[in-house]
Amino acid sequence: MLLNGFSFAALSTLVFTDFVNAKPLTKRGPDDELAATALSNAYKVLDGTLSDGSTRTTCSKDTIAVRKEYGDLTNDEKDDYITSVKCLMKTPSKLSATQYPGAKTRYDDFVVVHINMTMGVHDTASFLAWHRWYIFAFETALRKECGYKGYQPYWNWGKYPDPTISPIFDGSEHSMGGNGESVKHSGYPLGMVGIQVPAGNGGGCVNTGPFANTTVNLGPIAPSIDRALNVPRNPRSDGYGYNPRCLRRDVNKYFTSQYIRPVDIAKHITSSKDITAFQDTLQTDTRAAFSMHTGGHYSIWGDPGGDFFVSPGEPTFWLHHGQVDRHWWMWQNQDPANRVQQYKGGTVMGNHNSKAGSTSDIQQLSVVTPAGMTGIPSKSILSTLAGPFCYIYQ
Ligand SMILES: *[C@@H]1O[C@H](CO)[C@@H](O)[C@H](O)[C@H]1NC(C)=O
Ligand SMILES: *[C@@H]1O[C@H](CO)[C@@H](O)[C@H](O)[C@H]1NC(C)=O
Ligand SMILES: [Cu+2]
Repeated sequence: MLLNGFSFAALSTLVFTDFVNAKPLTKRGPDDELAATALSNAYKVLDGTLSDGSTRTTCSKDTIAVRKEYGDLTNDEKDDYITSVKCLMKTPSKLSATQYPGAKTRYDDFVVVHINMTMGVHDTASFLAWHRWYIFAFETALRKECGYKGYQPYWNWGKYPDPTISPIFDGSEHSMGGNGESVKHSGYPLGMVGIQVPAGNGGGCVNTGPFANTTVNLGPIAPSIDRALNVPRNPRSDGYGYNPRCLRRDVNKYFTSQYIRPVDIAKHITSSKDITAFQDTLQTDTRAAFSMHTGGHYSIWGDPGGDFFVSPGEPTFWLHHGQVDRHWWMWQNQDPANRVQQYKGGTVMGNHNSKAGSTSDIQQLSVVTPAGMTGIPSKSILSTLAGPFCYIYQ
């Protein structure tokens, strides 16, 4: 039985979902049903009728932050987000100009921290937790240093079969800037399997929407667009030198049309039985399919969006990784009692036999650590309802 494409199995959560979303239930996919289940379970954890294994904190229904999909924000909310990201791009850096000459702004401080930690926070036990902590730090900086009133929005990959015409990338005044200018360029072998991906219709500088003419200062370190486009090299081999250049994008539908569709998102959640399977398949490309983490990054592509180290320099990085975090949250909250505390894997990228990650490992954010929150261990950042966090995804 179908109701506006909304399947019978999800009817049990209908009343609850309706209350939370307060919007028409149209065009729902299998991933939306999983999100509704996750939300319902998160509320049970808050009620105390279900445990996610965390020590209870002050987080409650009255204090909970609600993170929303970018397209679901009002124009005023989008503008508030855009203004505060641009504010961070104007606020002076707190890093040493000798050690990190390319770090000119607080926004750049986030990029430096990611570059510095790349090898320890991808393909490791900490991948999901560290990025959760990192995004929270960004959200906190927007709120505390730039007066942002909202919370970190996310980009639901499955919602836009063609991201170039999505509210995120359509280049309108409430978007995160348009695609790069259309320039002739070739594709590039991408992902860890090096599959040749065709070039999109952008490739040039972003010159429409609020992020038109954005200057990128750090990197590149691992550039991934056609070399003929001549992205200037960084003056330092570590990528921390000052290298001002335009923000480039090659937003494309190659990935959204085949690897990160609603059906792929749902299947990945329902077929991953434990955190090892979940995080490995989330990040590992195979000949048959690009992973979701890769797919989101290279749907934006460009410079520095397609650079494994410098990608946070692309202002929509936070929307993509917001969705990665939401994806984990959805998986965790299908079964909070058994899944929220799962933490497994090594500590060095590319080496699953490296020293095992432990929930007592302290997660570092250096100069972008939220005030008063130094020394947070992994175990405190596994639940979005405990430790420093108190948020849900709607
Ligand atoms: C870079 O990493 C080192 C070692 O992990 C750490 O001590 C340092 O604080 C980090 N610096 C920044 C700016 O992230
Ligand atoms: C961006 O730069 C181009 C060329 O330098 C200029 O023509 C255009 O007006 C600028 N756009 C904005 C929004 O500043
Ligand atoms: Cu990362």
